[in-house]
Amino acid sequence: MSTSVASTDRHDVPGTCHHDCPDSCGWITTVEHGRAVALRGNPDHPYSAGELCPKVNRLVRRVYAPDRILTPLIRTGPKGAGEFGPASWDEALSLVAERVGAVIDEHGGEAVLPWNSAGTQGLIQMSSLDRPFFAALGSSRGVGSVCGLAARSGFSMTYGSGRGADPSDLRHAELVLLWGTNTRLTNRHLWPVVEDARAAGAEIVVIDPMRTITADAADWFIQPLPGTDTALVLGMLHVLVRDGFVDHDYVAQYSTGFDELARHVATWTPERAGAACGLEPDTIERLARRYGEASPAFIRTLIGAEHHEHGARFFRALGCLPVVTGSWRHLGGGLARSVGSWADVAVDDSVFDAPHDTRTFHAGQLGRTLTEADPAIHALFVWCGNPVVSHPQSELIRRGLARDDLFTVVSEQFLTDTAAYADVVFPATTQIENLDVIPAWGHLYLGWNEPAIEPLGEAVPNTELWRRLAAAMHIDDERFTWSDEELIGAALHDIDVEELRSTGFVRLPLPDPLLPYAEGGFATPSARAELWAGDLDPVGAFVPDHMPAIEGADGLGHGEYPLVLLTPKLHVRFLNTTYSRHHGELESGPFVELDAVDASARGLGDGDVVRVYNDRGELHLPLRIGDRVRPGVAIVPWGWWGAAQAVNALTNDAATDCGSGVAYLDTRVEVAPVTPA
Ligand SMILES: Nc1nc2c(c(=O)[nH]1)N[C@H]1C(S)=C(S)[C@@H](COP(=O)(O)OP(=O)(O)OC[C@H]3O[C@@H](n4cnc5c(=O)[nH]c(N)nc54)[C@H](O)[C@@H]3O)O[C@H]1N2
Ligand SMILES: Nc1nc2c(c(=O)[nH]1)N[C@H]1C(S)=C(S)[C@@H](COP(=O)(O)OP(=O)(O)OC[C@H]3O[C@@H](n4cnc5c(=O)[nH]c(N)nc54)[C@H](O)[C@@H]3O)O[C@H]1N2
Ligand code: SF4
Ligand SMILES: [Mo]
Repeated sequence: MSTSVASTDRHDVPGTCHHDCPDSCGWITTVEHGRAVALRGNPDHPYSAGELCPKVNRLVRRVYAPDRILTPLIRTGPKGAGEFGPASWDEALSLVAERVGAVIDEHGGEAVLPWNSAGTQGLIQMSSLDRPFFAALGSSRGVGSVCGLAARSGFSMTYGSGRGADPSDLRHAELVLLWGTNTRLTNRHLWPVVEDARAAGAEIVVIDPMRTITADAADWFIQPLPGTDTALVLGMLHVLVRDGFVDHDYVAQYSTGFDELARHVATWTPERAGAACGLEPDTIERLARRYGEASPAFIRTLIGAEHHEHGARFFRALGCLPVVTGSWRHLGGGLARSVGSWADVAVDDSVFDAPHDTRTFHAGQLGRTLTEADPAIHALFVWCGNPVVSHPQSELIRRGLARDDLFTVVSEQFLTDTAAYADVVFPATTQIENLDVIPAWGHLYLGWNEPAIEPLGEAVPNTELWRRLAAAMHIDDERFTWSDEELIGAALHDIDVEELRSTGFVRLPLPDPLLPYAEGGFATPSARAELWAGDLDPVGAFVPDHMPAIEGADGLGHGEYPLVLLTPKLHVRFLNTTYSRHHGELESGPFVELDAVDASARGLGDGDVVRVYNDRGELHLPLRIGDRVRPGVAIVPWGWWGAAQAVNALTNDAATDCGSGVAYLDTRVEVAPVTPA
């Protein structure tokens, strides 16, 4: 296998998928005369085993799509109109240096805001040299995220860190709970492992307020109302304690607070829990007994259940289950979420940090930040994200971006709905054009990504963008002189980089198998799992005084907006908003789905174009009457951009109970006929 970039013959180059997806598949790009002609899964990759997905199978077309941005662009029309003229790098860099310099002179560094998401989750292209760059400007800082932080902080309250089991170890389980995760869609390379477990006799249970394709493939589907799972966990704990499923030895050695927890859950009978989450008490009894009896039982979760106002507390409570039953003792027991934090054993990205102690804003609340920050933000840099489509309160984000007194710089591959608001757009490379290392969050292999082709046009990797911007703004830091290889080398430790580069992947230096808490060793100060402790807000955690989806959430009147709106990833061919412009015709387009009871109560028929609305906005969408949600719950899938209306116009941007994360699934709407004009 050759790894050279410039070659005229046909050769294969190993790489790793960069998308914000747990699978981080290994791939091989075939290059002919300098042009990528095929991309297929690397059959040697231990996790993805030669398969990619319906999104990335079309990646090469996206790389060469005629609408790729290949030069810097300077805005010529009104903000948002997407009218730009091509510019040279020198012109664009000078304009940014002049305008951002003027903002800093007039308003100070904190009038500048960097904003990124995980368009690539690569070690150096997602975030590295941006840190010394923005630190030198003294910019404000974005903290928080719409993805993963609420789950992590909830687990950390119980375990002291977000670390859990290797998801692939569920193959050893006798019972698998897929809790708030749509494995077959969002984590597809784990599904064969689930099927292996089932073939060996395991029962597969899905717990989700929506009937997903994963629920359809389960042995047992449990459908609580959205945002009520903490009550379900408390009801399960009640049964486990009452019926003697507690591993008292494990609990005594490795946890604190069991007695207080047991006293508390004594009041959470299956009847009380069932009333809160809309389930029969028998369902909770049976689920808890199955969980207590199975040896071992494995919980797999990702981020689906975190987008509620009590999202972190749910994960904090969920973490108690495998401690109470001692399921952490066994291979195939315990609980898996993102395994991203295990990458710390080989990756130290703090080498890119720079002292930067300025005001912070929640990155999940960009609309509020751009419209309410005081003093205001006057210069914004966006890379690796499309917040006008992907982030809640998207109309507020548009309003912020449309401000005349805001100068916006976007680095992108395509003219997204967000890039359309930029003053200057810089052209970004795709994964087959840049070097990177990918720390995965769904398995324990680190991936290497060798560039397969030269960058198209004048596109540059993000690292090179920061180098050029630093030079244009006269910012000195030794790290701007480092090559991409040197940046990677500085951040990796305890791993054979040559082996990683030649094979394309290497397992993190961790015990195999990984049994993280078989003998305690939690990362809390006491080294014990904290089932109940004063500094963990246990009352808030275990007495959800209101179930957000049912009452009190979203700050919108429940009489006026009686439906809970779920806005899930239903799209097989999109990765968040990526690919929707190019593969959108292959998906059906946005729609709203209701249960027949809710549709007929409103006089609505299948196929009618209806209004879906709340105080934040209004969409007109075709109605589907279906059986995926219960009465009281509506679905509008998301991800389309361009001409399509974005459902995040309606969603709630309140932070979750850990201060980070966003409760975008605690959104209330009404659905009604379109009234003739
Ligand atoms: N095809 C495809 N794959 C993807 C993505 C994509 O866009 N397309 N996106 C990637 C990204 S960025 C991420 S973070 C992962 C996310 O992976 P997942 O967490 O698996 O995906 P989500 O669809 O966000 O949420 C999973 C499920 O949580 C359910 N849910 C919502 N509220 C609740 C609740 O209160 N309780 C319970 N029990 N369940 C609830 C939803 O109905 C949904 O079916 O997927 C990744 N993979
Ligand atoms: N309603 C609703 N909203 C959601 C979700 C949901 O389930 N429902 N899911 C949420 C989740 S889990 C997430 S993670 C977010 C994702 O939100 P975003 O990260 O904003 O969504 P993406 O579509 O992944 O946008 C990534 C962009 O980065 C660009 N990009 C890719 N690689 C590079 C690169 O190397 N350099 C540069 N400069 N740009 C690059 C791509 O072209 C793409 O436009 O959305 C969230 N929003
Ligand atoms: S998007 Fe996910 S499933 Fe598809 S190739 Fe990338 S890592 Fe694999
Ligand atoms: Mo995500």
